[in-house]
This record gives sequence, C-alpha cells and structure tokens, in this order.
Amino acid sequence: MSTGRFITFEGIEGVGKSTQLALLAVALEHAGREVIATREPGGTPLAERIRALVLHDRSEPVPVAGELLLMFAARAVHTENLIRPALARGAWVLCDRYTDATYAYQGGGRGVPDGELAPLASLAQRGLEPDLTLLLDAPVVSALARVRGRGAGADRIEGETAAFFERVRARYLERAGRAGARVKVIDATAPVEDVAVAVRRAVDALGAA
Ligand code: Z5A
Repeated sequence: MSTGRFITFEGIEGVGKSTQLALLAVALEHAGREVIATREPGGTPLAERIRALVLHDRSEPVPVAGELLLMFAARAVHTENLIRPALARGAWVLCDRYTDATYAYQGGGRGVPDGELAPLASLAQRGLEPDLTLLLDAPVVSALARVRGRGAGADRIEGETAAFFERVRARYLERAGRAGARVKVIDATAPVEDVAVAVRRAVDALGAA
C-alpha cells in the first residue's frame, strides 16, 4: 500500500509549475520528507528518451494518435518504474504534469475525445491517481509572455497557437470543476511567494506535511 503522497502540478506553459515544484520540494525536504521531483513526459531514462522523441524529433510529422500514445507510453514506464516504488517506500512524489495534461493538451488542444483517452489512462496508471493536483492558472497571454523569450528551445507543442492554449486552459478548468477536492486551482498571476503560500496551504490540507 502506498504511504507517500503523489502531488502533480498542472497548467499551461509559463504558469510557474517548475518554480513552484522546486520551492515545495525544498520545503518538504526541510520537513524531513524524502522527495522525488519528476516530470512528464519523462522522469526515467526510457521515458526521457520518449520525451525527446515526442517533443523534439522533427524528422517526420507526428499524427495526433502517435503523440497521444507516446505520452501514455512514457507515463506507463514512469508510473511503474519510478512513481509507484517511490510512493510505496513513503516518498512524496512531486510531478510536473501527469494525465490531466493529456486530457488538456491532446483532449482539449487536439480534439481527442475523452472516451478514447480514458482506457489508455487506465492502462498506463493501473489505478494510481494523484492525491492532490495543483492547477496553476493564468490567462494565456500572461503565461506565454513569461516563456516566449526562450525561443530556440521551443518544443513542437510550445509552437502552437494562442487559440490552442486557450482550449488547453479551458479544458484544465473544466476538469478541475468536475474533479472535486483532488484539484486545487491556484491563481498563478500572483507573485511567486504568494503562489508558494497557496501551494503550501493546499499541501498542508493533505495532512502529515
Ligand atoms: N504534454 C502533453 O501535450 N501531453 C501530456 O500528457 C504531457 C505533456 C504530460 C512538456 O512541457 C510539454 O508536453 C508541454 C505539454 C506537453 N508543452 N507545452 N506547452 P514541460 O511541462 O516540460 O514544459 P512547459 O509546460 O512548457 O513548462 P514551462 O514552460 O517550463 O513552464 P512552467 O514550468 O509552468 O513555468 P516556470 O519554468 O516555473 O516559469 C516560467 C517563467 O516564469 C520563469 O522565468 C519564472 O521565473 C517565471 N515565473 C514563475 N512564476 C512566476 C510568477 N508567479 N510571477 C512572475 N514570473 C513567474
């Protein structure tokens, strides 16, 4: 039985997921927790290779179904080889994106119906769900403005239109509205320190932090 905690960070690019995940990791480590900070797609050597393929390989077009299956292939490897063992030994796993991202990007962004996503999620996760998902939310224009200076490193998905990211954001918020207590929506337009306080409050509410 899992004794750790599985916390995911979600939102469109630029909302501050990596920043907040790093701050929470430090806070939890100071509280004496074993913390595993990881990300999707990726998180293990094989899953990181899948990440490089799905986000950066431009040798040929990637159909929507290919992108979707690569996301879930990486997730299955990551879940079994890193997340589940870490939780079983009591670690707190902080993950930059998980299955909500697939519903938002491949579902909301690319138009894959939920009915096609659900069986793949079930196959990849085998019953594992986050204990808490922190959805950092900000208007598309402000979130993208924070990261668009990066230029050259942009991946295939970062190059999408503002309309694509509007659909992604809308799907995240719609799922959050239906998810109940698992998903906490946090205003990501606030200063970093204020967002960190909101994150910490949500994590403390999980108990034993
Ligand atoms: N993807 C998918 O399509 N399907 C899936 O199932 C999964 C993923 C799992 C992975 O990107 C890509 O894969 C992603 C979705 C897709 N593509 N896109 N878009 P990623 O997760 O590795 O990278 P990202 O989403 O593009 O993250 P990011 O751009 O690094 O953004 P972030 O982590 O949310 O933000 P940050 O790096 O913490 O902060 C960005 C900048 O803002 C930085 O300069 C900070 O100093 C600054 N910042 C942070 N917080 C604040 C506040 N509060 N105020 C002002 N400035 C701030």
